[in-house]
Amino acid sequence: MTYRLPLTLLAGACLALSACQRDAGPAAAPEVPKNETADQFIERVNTEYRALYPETTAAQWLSSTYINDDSQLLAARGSERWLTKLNGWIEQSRRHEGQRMSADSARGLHLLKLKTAMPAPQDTEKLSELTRIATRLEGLYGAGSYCDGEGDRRRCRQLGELEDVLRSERDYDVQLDAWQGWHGIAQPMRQDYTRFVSLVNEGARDMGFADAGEMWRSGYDMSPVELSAETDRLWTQVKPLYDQLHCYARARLEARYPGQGSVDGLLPAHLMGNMWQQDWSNLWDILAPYTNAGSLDVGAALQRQYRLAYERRLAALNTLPEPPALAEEERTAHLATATNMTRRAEDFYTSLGLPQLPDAFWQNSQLIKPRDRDVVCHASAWSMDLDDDVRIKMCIRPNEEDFTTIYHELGHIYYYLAQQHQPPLFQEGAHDGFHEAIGDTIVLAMTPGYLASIDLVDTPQQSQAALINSQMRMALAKVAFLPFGLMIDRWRWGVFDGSITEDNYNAAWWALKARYQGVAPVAPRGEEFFDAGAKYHVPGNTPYTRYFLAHILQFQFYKALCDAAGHDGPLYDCSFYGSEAAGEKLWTMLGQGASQPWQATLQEMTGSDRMDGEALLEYFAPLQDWLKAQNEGQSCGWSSTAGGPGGAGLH
Ligand code: X8Z
Ligand code: ZN
Repeated sequence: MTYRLPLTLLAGACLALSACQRDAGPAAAPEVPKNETADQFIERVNTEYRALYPETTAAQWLSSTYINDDSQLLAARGSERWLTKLNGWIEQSRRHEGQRMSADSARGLHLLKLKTAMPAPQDTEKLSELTRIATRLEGLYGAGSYCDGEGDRRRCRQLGELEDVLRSERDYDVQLDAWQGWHGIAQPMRQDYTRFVSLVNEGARDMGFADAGEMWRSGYDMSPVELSAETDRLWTQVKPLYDQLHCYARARLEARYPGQGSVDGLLPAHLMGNMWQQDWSNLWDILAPYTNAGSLDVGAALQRQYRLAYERRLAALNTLPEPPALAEEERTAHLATATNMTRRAEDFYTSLGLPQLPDAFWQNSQLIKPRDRDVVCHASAWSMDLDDDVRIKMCIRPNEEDFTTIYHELGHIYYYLAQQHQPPLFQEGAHDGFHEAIGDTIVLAMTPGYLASIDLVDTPQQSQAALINSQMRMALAKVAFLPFGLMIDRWRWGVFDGSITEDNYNAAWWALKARYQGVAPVAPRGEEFFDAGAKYHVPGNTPYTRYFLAHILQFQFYKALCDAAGHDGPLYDCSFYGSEAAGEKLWTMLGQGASQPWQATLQEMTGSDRMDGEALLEYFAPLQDWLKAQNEGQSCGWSSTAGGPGGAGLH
């Protein structure tokens, strides 16, 4: 497969659109040409967009990788310029409504209003206030730290260390302490968030939407009401599988923590191996269906690789160095492991015939957490200049979750690279769920066979037990996620439309957690807390429905790429690693960007224009049968008004 090399300036977009796409100042606004046609207008917007983009993302990158007052000031100013510019374009676009124009210009005009997830008020004071609040919220999350102990025993831990506790510790109280400690960091965000909601709602109304939630739901080539109904339909399709997994996990937890493994039938929030209960993979020691059916412990293999790299460095030194030099050796080994993990992920993409990552990627990405400053560790993928300066920002540690997250992030990067020929307004996912689904589609192709081929697991056994183990491994990541993928924006849609009020933020949060995920806190979480703020995407203002849709779509994409690769056999058995035919199909889809309604892009890719949970259910059919048999005789399910002290009902 060959790739057209870009002849002109290339495209891309920082993934955290809300965070990256901020505005250029009023002073930068050029005169609006007289008698400009709609086509000329869109052409001008694309040109100005391209010109303004790099300084906006540069300020944003600095404030995310170097959190301090100065970088935040610059990021807020950059954002202010960007949003002012965007508001100006939207205002100017009104004069072209109803005029004759090309189909592409009409689509560009439509997409323009949806370019930010942070609609800003026209009022310049308020716009400026909004950008300061948004920058502060993201900084508060990035610098969040839980301190405990007194005097010499005082210690402060950031999210990564607290996640490690949930990943590896099985002591009930130690996990509870880490979970509560992290959630405490969000308390100071509540007031800012309340103001933030009021400002983005004003911005959305200025653009003609009822509120910011309606604006978010308008980005799907269907009405906001239809989109909402689509998510309900998809959830209804896959919920029976989640219910079975929930029932199974609860029984195992109850056996592991007698008398404490559930709360009125709900899963205790701090015992799920993950801060937000969105991925249960870390509970493998408790939830593995079969021992002795071959190990799938990717995390242990990565840890071994890291230790080996470290020991090699020490061995080369002959003497044991002083602590500062030792820390430097540790860091070098850490970076080498993270780089290897990233090279491994790149190799999957290049095996499909996709291009190598540009040099700038390796020069500019942040792969591990710097030792000397606060950064936003939440993984993201950036296009800095609508050209080859693409980057990821992560704090990679040698564990399975971070390993698959790299594959996820590279999905975004390859989307950027494939769209470089599109005008900036079309440089988006077909919809945002497409963008989130690409890397995850590759993750589905990381079968035990693939993992063995890269020495992360032993040669896989061929048995029913091994199959169920491998299905469970995927389900703990992909199926456990589904209701979480929905509930976050159910909460935000409610906050934006006013049906959830400030005095009810936390109660509504836990009511939705109970209803969708069937999880609950074990001690009261009153309104003095702001638990939504402990999840990156809330202070980071990244819409979340995209991830729910991605978790449906990725199975459709996977099936389509398996077909393209000529896979014959059950869906779950397919890895399209090394298939250029699959790569060609993927690259073509990525190259479309948002140039046409997503339904057309999906049709070209899968033969259907509808999102559908059927491929997911087909993939997990063996596991679903197995779970049903395991749960036989159990009384599965939960009452969404249950949930103990924290779980008020939401009807
Ligand atoms: O935020 C992410 C990516 C960046 S787009 C790391 N994800 C969601 C999350 O972490 O909550 C990927 C899966 C869901
Ligand atoms: Zn992503």
